Amino acid sequence: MASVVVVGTQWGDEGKGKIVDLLTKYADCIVRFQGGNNAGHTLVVDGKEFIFHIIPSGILYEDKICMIGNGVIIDPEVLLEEIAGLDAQGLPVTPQRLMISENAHLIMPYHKSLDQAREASLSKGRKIGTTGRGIGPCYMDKVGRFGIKAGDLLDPELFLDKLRSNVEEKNFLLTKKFGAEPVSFDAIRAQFEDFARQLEPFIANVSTTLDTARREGKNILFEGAQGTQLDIDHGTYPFVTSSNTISGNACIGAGYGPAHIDEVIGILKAYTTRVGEGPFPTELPEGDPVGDALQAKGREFGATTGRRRRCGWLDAVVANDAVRLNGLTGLAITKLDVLSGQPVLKIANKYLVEGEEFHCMPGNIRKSALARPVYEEMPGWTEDITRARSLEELPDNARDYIKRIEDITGVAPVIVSVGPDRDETLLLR
Ligand code: 2SA
Ligand code: GDP
Ligand code: MG
Repeated sequence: MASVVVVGTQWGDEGKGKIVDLLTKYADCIVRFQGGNNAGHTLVVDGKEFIFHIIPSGILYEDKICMIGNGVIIDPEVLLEEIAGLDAQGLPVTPQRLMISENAHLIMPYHKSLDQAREASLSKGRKIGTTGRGIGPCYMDKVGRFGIKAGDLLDPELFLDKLRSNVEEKNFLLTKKFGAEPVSFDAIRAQFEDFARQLEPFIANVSTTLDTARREGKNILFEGAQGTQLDIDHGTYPFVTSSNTISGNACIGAGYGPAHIDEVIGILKAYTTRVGEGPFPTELPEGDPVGDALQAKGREFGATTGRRRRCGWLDAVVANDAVRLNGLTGLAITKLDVLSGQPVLKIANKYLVEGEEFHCMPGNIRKSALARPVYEEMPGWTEDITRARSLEELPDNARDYIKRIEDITGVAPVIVSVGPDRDETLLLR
């Protein structure tokens, strides 16, 4: 297995949590490298559902080490809640099982207030549809060089100095620009003294630990969050998240050298979903019987916010963008079972924008919003496929659909998922 990166190829929610949990069996260390608790990664084990927002999806295996890399942003309250939730289920999260990079930035209460206040202030058409978890404002502070890092929790003088200047600046913005409530320096100080006490044992140098693990021949699994089209540089900007979601960031966001990455697995949902605002060329509007069926059967609701996910046909333009941007070496095709019962399946091969052909997502947001997909059609299947465990057990048309994806992308499927449970999986390699 060596060093493997798992990324979402679409707009997130492809089933990364399930696939990472599966691959964890072969890994020693599981590392999150970007995003924060905007992520919602769902795992189902023996019918029991777990949703992780910040802890890597490998945490259910007791003998593995989970790491939160420097590229992640951490809301300490959410992280501690997640640790307590696992504890309550008899899965104690000890510092031997979870490490937090000292260089990961902290999501502070004012980041959440600013995220929500800014979204509320935007007019329709300009709203991003953020999760409201403080992601954009936290990364803004990181890049602006006034962020507070997890390691700062261990240095009260430095922490309070940074907190004081940030609260002053953010309260100006919150009250004067957005007419929102200010935050209280004293309340944050008290709250974060408690967080520091609880998190101190987990804070470490993730990069050096990973380097040692690699030299010892350990297998390392990097767990991406969100998806390729939500990447801050390569996605449908500005309708994106505030981090690089593509595989290259696994190295930056964990402190790991690119030459040590062996494989990049892209998770591709057998159809497409998007939650939040922004262009979505193959979207089937609410009320469309196929779109509504995918939404209901796929239970397409945000795993963090509960929002209804927009649904549409598989988009090979998006898939091929992901192949190129991530350097995919394998595909995990998920939620194939959700397509059962659709008489005809459509795959978008290119877009037309005002008469011009596009084979990748247009960089211009006005053009990507106008993109009209050009479809090829394939016959569907009616059988329930959730019990299939090998390609031979799938109906011919389902096998042809998988083969078509391989032909279009030029990347071999290594896993096909036919249900949310760990067992509902075809391992092709
Ligand atoms: P943010 O909060 O600043 O990162 O929002 C910016 C855009 O990124 C989208 N985004 C997501 N898209 C899919 N899944 C995500 N995680 C949750 C899930 C989402 C949820 O697993 O379902 O519960 O709503 C995620 N996180 C961020 C977001 O919708 C904005 O379009
Ligand atoms: P992630 O953010 O990529 O980890 O994906 P989410 O957890 O947000 O959303 C994926 C949803 O699909 C979860 O509810 C999973 O339990 C579910 N899921 C994953 N794989 C499959 C599958 O093959 N079939 C079905 N029906 N559900 C799946
Ligand atoms: Mg999700």
